[in-house]
Amino acid sequence: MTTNNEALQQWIDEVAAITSPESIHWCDGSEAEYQSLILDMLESGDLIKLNEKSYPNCYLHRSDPSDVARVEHLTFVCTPEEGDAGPNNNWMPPADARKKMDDLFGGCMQGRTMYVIPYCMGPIDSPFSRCGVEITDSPYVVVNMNLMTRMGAPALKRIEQDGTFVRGLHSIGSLDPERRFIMHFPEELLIQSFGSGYGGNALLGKKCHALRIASTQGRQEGWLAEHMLIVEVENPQGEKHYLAAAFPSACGKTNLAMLIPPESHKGWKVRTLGDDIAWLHLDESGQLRAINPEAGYFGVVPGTNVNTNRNAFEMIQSDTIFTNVAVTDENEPWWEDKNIGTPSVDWKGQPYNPDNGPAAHPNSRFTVSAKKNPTYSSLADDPAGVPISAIIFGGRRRKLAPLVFQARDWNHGVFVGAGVASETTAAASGQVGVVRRDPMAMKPFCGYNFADYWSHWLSFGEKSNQLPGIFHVNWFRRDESGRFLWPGFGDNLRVLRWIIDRCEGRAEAIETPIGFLPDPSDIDVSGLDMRDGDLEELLRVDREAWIEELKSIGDYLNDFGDRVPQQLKTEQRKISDSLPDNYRLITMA
Ligand code: GTP
Ligand code: SPV
Ligand code: MN
Repeated sequence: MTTNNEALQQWIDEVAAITSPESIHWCDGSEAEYQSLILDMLESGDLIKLNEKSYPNCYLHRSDPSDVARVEHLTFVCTPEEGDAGPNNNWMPPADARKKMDDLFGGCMQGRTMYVIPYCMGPIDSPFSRCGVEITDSPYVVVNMNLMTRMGAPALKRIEQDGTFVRGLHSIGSLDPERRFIMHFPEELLIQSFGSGYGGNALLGKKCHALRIASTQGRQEGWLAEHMLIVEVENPQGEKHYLAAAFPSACGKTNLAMLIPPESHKGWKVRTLGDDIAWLHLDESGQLRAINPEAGYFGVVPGTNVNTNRNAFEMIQSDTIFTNVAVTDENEPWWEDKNIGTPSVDWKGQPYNPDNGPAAHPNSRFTVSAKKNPTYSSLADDPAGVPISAIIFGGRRRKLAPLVFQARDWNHGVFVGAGVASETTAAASGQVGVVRRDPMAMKPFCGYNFADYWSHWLSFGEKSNQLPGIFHVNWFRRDESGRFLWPGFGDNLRVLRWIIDRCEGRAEAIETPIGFLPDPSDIDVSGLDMRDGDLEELLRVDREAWIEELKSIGDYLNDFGDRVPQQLKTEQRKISDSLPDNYRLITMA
């Protein structure tokens, strides 16, 4: 393969001159190429073949133990003005960052193959899709990109037609955490990542391109790039709704996108459009539509079993790359809460010993093509995307946030999104279980100043009068003993039903200062054995605690200074002022 796109050819030549690879391999995205790279990696030890009978075409990759998650402290947005990156990002002047990275990349591919991966985020023929080229020295990245994106010859053709693409340069370097950086240059549509071979740090189409760079493009061009799943819910009468939900990393997007209706919900169908990223745009009629830029899943493995997510469990039974799971004596992959088999070798390759911690890394992941999902919706390939009925924000919070509430209107919904908080998870390096603000689940992924991002969100309210309803959910409330109050997983459909009914104007709600809540009788709990009082507790608004929460959100917004849109401050004041008021019952919306 070669290209007639001069900018692309020139960049490849430049990169080769700096990194000095032994050879250059243009990726065509074919099955033959995939299998041949797998063979190379089996030989080099980068991959281990898993049990061929029970897990056909499945492989295990063990990353460096220092390189198992996203590294937010080493991720930078390099805009000319520091204020444009905002307090939500680490910032470095572009020239300094380029110099630092050129030094690291110097000669780093000596003796190695340099892979050139043209890829398309979104259906090849969609006007909303955007292309990129990743250059990497990691064959593991190539096979993951093969599963996660539409890559190879068709993408290159589109790049040559469009004439524009995002450049992503990646090298695993020596995997030294002291020499690890993930740099973004939004003005130049450029990403440079060095020193990590793990997921979002290395598969540059995903978070680096489809969220950080795309969010800045979306702001300029009038659309949104969001950390959202897209799911279709069909009721027994055949009525379909599409929901987009933003939850922070490892907070339930993959699970909700692949939801299996509970026994009591015969005739309901749920189909997956996407599990991690959504690009949202208004069509001519003012309807918000979404495409999933990805073509595969990079999902959390631990906790996946026949009860929590049978679809995912079956999907990863073949044609899957596992990263950092344990293995059994039968050479099958193993992880915590798999509920089948016993681990003999842990994720680091050591004999399993419970004293050393979990057998599988808590952020171990599967990579698999979306087509393998038993509930895959072919609408994921529709160039026009799907119409969104509701936007759902959520977080992982033991306390405070009720099971579900609805924002009064768009501006309030943007405020609810901006105020999202969640306990940190193993998806990012650092402490786990600490509540932090994670607006719209985009804290690690927004490529520009959050204050400007909220203004961009608010601007949609002026462009359309038929925007989706905005909701907030929390599947993770617990009682004093640590027990989850809500069964979660498939039973989350019960909450989605209320959300859809609200959008259709056929469900009642109680108006409270924080938004509209269902009465406990509005949530169908048939077939559930919940303890008395649990649902009431899940739907209670603790006024004292919310007064504190509103103060804390106000302080957080103030951290962003004068750029924070006035509308958000108004929402904050309105809610704070009305928290001491009494509830009113309203009927319908
Ligand atoms: P990223 O891929 O990191 O963006 O995460 P994600 O939001 O797709 O998270 P995922 O669906 O993989 O969920 C991760 C963890 O949350 C797993 O341990 C799940 O078992 C757990 N989880 C998901 N849904 C629920 C739920 O409804 N209730 C409870 N209690 N746990 C859940
Ligand atoms: C996340 O952390 O939100 C992920 C995994 O989806 S990674 O792509 O590695 O960021
Ligand atoms: Mn994610």
